[in-house]
Amino acid sequence: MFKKYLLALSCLMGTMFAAAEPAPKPYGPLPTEQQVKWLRMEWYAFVHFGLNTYTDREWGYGDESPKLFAPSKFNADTIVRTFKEAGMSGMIYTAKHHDGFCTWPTKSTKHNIRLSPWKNGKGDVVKSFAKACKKHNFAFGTYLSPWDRNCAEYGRPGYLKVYYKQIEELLTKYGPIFEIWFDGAMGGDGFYGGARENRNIGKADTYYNYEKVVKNIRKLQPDCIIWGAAGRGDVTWGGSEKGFVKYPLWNTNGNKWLSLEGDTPINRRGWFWHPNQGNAVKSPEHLMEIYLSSVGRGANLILNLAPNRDGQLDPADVASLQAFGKMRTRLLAKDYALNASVEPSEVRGNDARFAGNALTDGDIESYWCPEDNTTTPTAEIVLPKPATFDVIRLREQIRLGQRVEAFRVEAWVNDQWETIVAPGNPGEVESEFNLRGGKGHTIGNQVMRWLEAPVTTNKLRLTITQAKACPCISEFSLLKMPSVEEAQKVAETDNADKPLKSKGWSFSGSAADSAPLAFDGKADTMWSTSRTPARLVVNMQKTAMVSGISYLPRQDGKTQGMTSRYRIELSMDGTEWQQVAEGEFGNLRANPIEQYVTFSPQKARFIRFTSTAALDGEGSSVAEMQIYGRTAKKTSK
Ligand code: FUL
Repeated sequence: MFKKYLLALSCLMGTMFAAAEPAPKPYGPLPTEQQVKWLRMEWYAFVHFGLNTYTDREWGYGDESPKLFAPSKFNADTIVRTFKEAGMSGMIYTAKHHDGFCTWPTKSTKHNIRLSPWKNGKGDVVKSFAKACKKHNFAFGTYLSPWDRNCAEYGRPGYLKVYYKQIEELLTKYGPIFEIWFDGAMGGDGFYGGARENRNIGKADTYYNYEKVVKNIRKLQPDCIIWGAAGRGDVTWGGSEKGFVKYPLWNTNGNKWLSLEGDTPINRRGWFWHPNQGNAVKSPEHLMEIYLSSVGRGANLILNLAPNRDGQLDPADVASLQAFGKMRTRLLAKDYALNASVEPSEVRGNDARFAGNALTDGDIESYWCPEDNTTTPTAEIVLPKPATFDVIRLREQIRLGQRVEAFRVEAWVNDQWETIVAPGNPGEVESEFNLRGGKGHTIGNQVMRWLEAPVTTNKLRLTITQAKACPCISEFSLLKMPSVEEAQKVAETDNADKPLKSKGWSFSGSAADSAPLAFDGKADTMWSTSRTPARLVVNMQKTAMVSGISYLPRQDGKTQGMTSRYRIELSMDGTEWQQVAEGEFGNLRANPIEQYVTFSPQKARFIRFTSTAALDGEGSSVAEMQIYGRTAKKTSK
């Protein structure tokens, strides 16, 4: 009997182990975890704001008076909120441009904001932005021009001490910096402490000693993405200041993973604000072209909005940003291929982990993969019902390296397969904004192909026609491009995610018995624990695309136990968790109103809310909480 039991057990374990097919070996250069995270940020703001704002110049000479800097209505919070509401993921501020004026009270040079009338010389623009970003759970980065037309020592060894000090200050005094920009512009004429001459630094890599700079940054802020630094960083220039990058796009440079960033100002007049620039703003439709030609080709986009002399964003820039933001949100809101059934030509080791439905499960990490020696597999995708779409998005699992060189997409129309994305031929390059009807070359983090015209079908076929190693495709999406007017209308009728109904949910974690009180619709009852940190774990019983939460602090006039810092994690199985947000609920004592936290929508069944700090005492509480999102449709296959 016992022997029989052992036999059965070993058979079971045998099949279990046989099913665990190993993942494919990584191919070529791999991104760091920081580069993966960075690529998922997609787009963020650039903010050029300094003395040039007041002189109507793009490049200051270095002799401008700090007294010019007087932004009487500057409010970092409003600016950051504008960016966030448009759907951006962060911002990078020009802490110092080529004119050498430091907009924070640096110890490295006298040419800084202490000499400005703004806040009687007590202001710090870097700090204001860093604080506002922190408050809004928004990434913050800085641009620090290596070229300094003010410094007397520029071009000599003496400047390096100054510059290194500036890097150190920015990376140690303002919290996490997600990206630091080392502009490539270098040398030339300038004020240079009064010398007013031309200075040539020779090779930037040698003069600035970027090897040392990069090493130092890795020490100070290991998660900071480094832009430029003579190719020693993590990201490099997209190649034009119009925002597009060339396609096909390889994130590889020799044996190193190097991603691209498309950069452009929203206003045609330049990077800094200029008088009467309102009529030079790029249209929302053009911003969409820029987005598809950067993010849609596998890079990130940094879009500049420049504050004016009052310190406020130009209303025309904001209007265009908002309209484009709505278009983008609308474009990405509905994936017609989500939960479609997938019939692939081959699945690696027949293991469910690599099955075709990874393409349409809305999970960016799972991927479909054939056997090692198959580089040109196909997958048929059947939608639950016919859909009309005109943008196709594909993603590779880049943690295993970039592999795909060309792909084809066909649609079943009029009883036959019609090619809607033709595979690209080697040597063909898309540059500028030649957008619609583009071919299928590289995929990488993501590629979006905008079709010549919308297609209606319920059946598609993806064929990888060329790859350097077995392809690992994580997502296949079908999207529909809205017009500016449609996007606007939808935004007005509030297409935002709705609170999910809490009926049938179960709870665990700290003081789980009282957890239902946070979801009972009554502000006068609450989840309350005796300790902090405390965890509130919600099992929604079914999967939803979760995009945020709301939190109402206790409303009985007391502050004790009000959750003031939080962490939010999501999970599909209640075991493996992914953090999606972390931050502070500020000002609760004076104003205990409902708080909202939003993040990019993700599939989840479990939500874990951790109160990491609470006011006045040991316990934590939540009077009411709502989870925002959409319930996923039934999974078919
Ligand atoms: C360039 C600079 O010279 C421009 O002024 C601007 O800052 C742009 C982002 O980078 O290289």
